[in-house]
Amino acid sequence: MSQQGIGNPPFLLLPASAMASLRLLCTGDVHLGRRPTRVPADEALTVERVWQACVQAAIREAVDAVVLTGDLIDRENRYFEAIGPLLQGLQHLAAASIPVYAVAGNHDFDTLPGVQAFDREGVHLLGVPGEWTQQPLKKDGETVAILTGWSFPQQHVDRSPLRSFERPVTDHPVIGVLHADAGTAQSRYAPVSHQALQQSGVDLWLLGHLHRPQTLALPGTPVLYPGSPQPLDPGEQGVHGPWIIDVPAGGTPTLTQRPLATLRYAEVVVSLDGCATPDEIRRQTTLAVEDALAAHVAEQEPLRHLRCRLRFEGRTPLHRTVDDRLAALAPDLSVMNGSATATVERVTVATRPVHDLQALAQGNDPPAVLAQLLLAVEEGREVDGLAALEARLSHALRRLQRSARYQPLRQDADIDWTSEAGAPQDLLQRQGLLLLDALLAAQS
Ligand SMILES: [Mn+2]
Repeated sequence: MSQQGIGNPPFLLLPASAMASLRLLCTGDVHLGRRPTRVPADEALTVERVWQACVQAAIREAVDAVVLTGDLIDRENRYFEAIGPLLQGLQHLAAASIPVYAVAGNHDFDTLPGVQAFDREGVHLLGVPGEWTQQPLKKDGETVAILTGWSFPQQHVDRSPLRSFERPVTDHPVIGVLHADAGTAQSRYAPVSHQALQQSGVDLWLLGHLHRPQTLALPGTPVLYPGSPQPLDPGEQGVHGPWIIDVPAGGTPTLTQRPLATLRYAEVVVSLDGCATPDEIRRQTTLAVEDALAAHVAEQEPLRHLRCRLRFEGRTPLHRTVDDRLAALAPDLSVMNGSATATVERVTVATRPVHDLQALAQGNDPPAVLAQLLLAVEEGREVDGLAALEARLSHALRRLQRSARYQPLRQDADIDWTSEAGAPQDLLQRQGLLLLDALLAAQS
């Protein structure tokens, strides 16, 4: 269980006089109705399942409130898939007398305010569209904190919502809830600067919009992006799950993530150093995926599926054929550990031949000239024609990516478009090494 006490820089001490001990569960960007990309259709991997687990955790851990930081519903056309699980979760929390405080994000600005549950006692939608509102959080009839929040009024907002923010006048701790793009001046999703968050006078900011869980270490102002409780695409690596926020009376609050996600996307590095036969490559690949799955299951008990990006490294005499071998092997690889399965989403080959480039570069035949060029690429040295070659390659890649033919792909948010090609230098090196292998094979 990962614990990130934001001790460094020190987490703000809330005034003892104004505090009872307080425990919150916070999550956001649930995107109910969306299916995580590039994983098998499996009920255990749905965001609805992990949302239920969040609700159960809130009840089990007897929190004083649940805070939801926006984008609970994926979008309007998924409303009917989302609304049932959302209402059911809210009902379970209401039955356990746990109040809920939520804001609307850029995905559910048009659906969340209409959800009937938000009119009822104990389920609060903070912020009327585009404006700040506040609600007290009570414990045993006494106010122990003030929650203040702002909800998206439309899909895009390019001005900071903090421009119209005023800290509620109170002796109680103030907890801010906001769906926003923090640390940037220009964004269509409510840009807020770190400085504005720090100068707000708010004691704890709970934010939504970024799907990767993270804390911002702003001196004096703790900021948490709880992230999506279930990761939604391969870019969202690492542990996901809701966060428990403990504020002991007069003490230092701690933020602890509960790793409740059933899915995890990860990069797995496979070293093919010394692998001389296809058999050895297969064995090494399987071992690496088994080890990764065992490590992730140990860290994240509810894990049911590990979706891997494999990166092959190391020196192997099979360098030249490794691409084809792995392209055929990887999609079928499936490894199990208890009730968890690991599969392969994508393969990157960065292996190298066993040749000694320095030795090969001593000469003036074609392999020697190519070896000299490859050494220059590796060391970032400029040699005749290299810069021009890299420029031509970058240009060709850009033209390919911008081609009108690929327009529908670019518009599909579910497709990770940018990282497919890799850096031009990597491509140049890989292709150069393959060419070198071919030249040497032709000589012998
Ligand atoms: Mn968002």
